[in-house]
Formats: sequence, structure tokens, C-alpha cells
Amino acid sequence: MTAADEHELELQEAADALGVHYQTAYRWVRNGRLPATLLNGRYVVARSDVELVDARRRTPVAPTPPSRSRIERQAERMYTALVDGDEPTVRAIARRLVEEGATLVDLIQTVLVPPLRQIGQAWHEGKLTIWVEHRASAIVERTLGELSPNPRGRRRGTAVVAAVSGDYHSLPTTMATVALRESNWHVHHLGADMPGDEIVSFCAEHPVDVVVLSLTNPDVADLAAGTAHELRERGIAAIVGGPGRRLDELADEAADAVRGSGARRSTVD
Ligand code: B12
Repeated sequence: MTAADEHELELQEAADALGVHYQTAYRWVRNGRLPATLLNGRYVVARSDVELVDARRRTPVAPTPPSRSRIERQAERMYTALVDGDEPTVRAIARRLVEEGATLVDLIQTVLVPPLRQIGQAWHEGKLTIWVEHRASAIVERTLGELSPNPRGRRRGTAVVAAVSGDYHSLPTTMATVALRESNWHVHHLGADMPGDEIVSFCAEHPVDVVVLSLTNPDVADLAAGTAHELRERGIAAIVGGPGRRLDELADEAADAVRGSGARRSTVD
């Protein structure tokens, strides 16, 4: 039997149109998801409502990102896994948070940085051996490598990321690279211990909008500042990081530096 009005459907017809079982459509009517009118003891559904419900079902809903407290709790598990050298668990924690909608910057800043700092402090106090720290660093490098985003479409510009000679901390350069790529920058990641003049000549040979110098070893802070100065003199925007500097605003800081320098823009699509 069909509903009399061409703008209305019997519940079975609505279920067929939606591709669900009659009982499912009935449940949706009962819980308000599918508006319906009781007519002579039978439900009828407006065709327009069926179309609306159908359209909503087809629109993918963005997953709710994990809550702050959930992300923070993972930092404790991460510390244990890193100290134990338990790489599968490190990767699983990271992958799951990203799948749940956490940004890579959030993952780095909230879940990886605190354990690395703790490990550094414990090493400093003689409570952890150097190989625990080396192993943990290598695991983090590989984990970030696996998750490193590959931006698509028009890029915000081209960045070079490096740490200057005498700074062997490559991890912060990897972190800055991931953060910039996540914000759609094209990045040349040159790693740590890069001679300043080599960074300058790289920029002379490639279209570069901004150079981001990570800095972890304070002994080479002057060298980093000097390199940044030389780059700016040559019309290339340059910014210098530092221990405790956050990645959340790195991408915007890089864009501001480019605007402030009036430097040429590379176009990368
Ligand atoms: C791993 C590690 C190493 C590894 C590095 C391996 C690798 N692949 O990177 C190795 C073994 C090489 C190493 C060596 C040394 N290390 Co070390 N190391 C660390 C450790 C544990 C983590 C470093 C790290 O990744 N930090 C990144 C995160 C965790 O820290 P962050 O400072 O907040 O970094 C953020 C910013 O850099 C930001 N960022 C990056 N780029 C940019 C750019 C911009 C513009 C902005 C805004 C932000 C930004 O991103 C990061 C995340 O937010 C730290 C502990 C610590 N507190 O950091 C010690 C630590 C940095 N090391 C330390 C020391 C003393 C050394 C050595 C001198 C030890 C020695 N006697 O040989 C050497 C120095 C070697 C050298 N010449 O550079 C000290 C430094 C103390 C100090 N203030 O001087 C620390 C703090 C350990 C400690 N508590 O004593 N280290």
C-alpha cells in the first residue's frame, strides 16, 4: 500500500528509499531522527524529510578530536614506552591519537615533548643512561617520519629547516618540519649541525621564502642569530627557535616573517 499524497511516503517506502530496514526507520521515527505523522494508525513521512535525512547520512561528520585530558594522559604512557624502548606502543599511541583527530603539533607538543624533557632531566641527574635517551630519540624520529604529512594543493610557501653547526639536536628540526608541513608549507629539511654558510648558499640556489633555525644547544645561539642575520641581509626571512619555544604558532610566525621581510615568494602547487 502506498501513501495517498505524492509528497508523502509510507514508512516502508521511506525505509526503502533510505536503504534501511523497516525497524531502523521505525526507531528513527521514535527517537525523532526521522519526522513522521501518525495517519490512521500508520506513520507517513514527508518525501522532503526523507531526502533531508538521506543527505545528512551521506555528509561525512568530522570526528570529534580527542579531549585535552585524553591527550595529556597519553604523555604518561608515552614516557614509559619511550624509556622501555617499546617502539610498537609509541607508534600505536601516536597513530591512534592522529586517527582520532589530534593534530601532529598537538601530538608533538603534548605527548612527545614532556617525556623527552623528562628523559633529558633524568639523564642529567644520572637516573637514566645515555642509551635510553638515544634509543628514545631514534624511536621518536621514526614515529614522526611515519606520520609526516604530505601537503596537497597550493602551499603557503617554501621553508628551509635546520640547526646550525655545533647543535646536534636533529629532533627539534624534524618537529618543526612536521609542524610546517601540517600547515601546508613546502619544507626542505636539512637537519642538524648545518654550517651557516651552507644554509645561505642553499638559499641562493633554491627559491626559499623563510629559513627556520631550530636551536637546542645554547652554546651556538650566537651562530644561529648570526646566520639568521646574514640571511635577512640577503632578503631571505629567517626565524630562530629555542628550547621551550612552541610549534603551535610556528607556521604563522614563518608567514609573518616573510611578510615583514618583503621577500620574494616562491610558488609551489
Ligand atoms: C635527545 C637529546 C639529545 C640527543 C639528540 C638526538 C636527536 N636526534 O635530536 C643527543 C644525544 C645528540 C644530545 C646531545 C647533547 N645534549 Co641533549 N638532549 C636531548 C633531549 C633529551 C631532547 C632534545 C629534544 O628533542 N628537545 C625538543 C623538545 C623536547 O624540547 P623543546 O626545547 O621544547 O623544543 C621545541 C622547540 O625547539 C620547537 N622548535 C623547533 N624549531 C623551532 C623553530 C621555531 C622558530 C620555534 C618557534 C620553535 C621551534 O620544537 C620543539 C617542540 O616544541 C634534551 C632534553 C630537553 N629538555 O629538550 C637534551 C638536552 C637538550 N641536551 C642537553 C645536553 C647538555 C646535551 C649535550 C651537551 C650532552 C653532552 N654532554 O654531550 C649534547 C650536546 C650536543 C650538541 N653539540 O648539540 C641538555 C641541554 C642543557 C643546556 N641548556 O645546555 C638537555 C636539556 C638535557 C638536560 N636536561 O641536561 N641530546
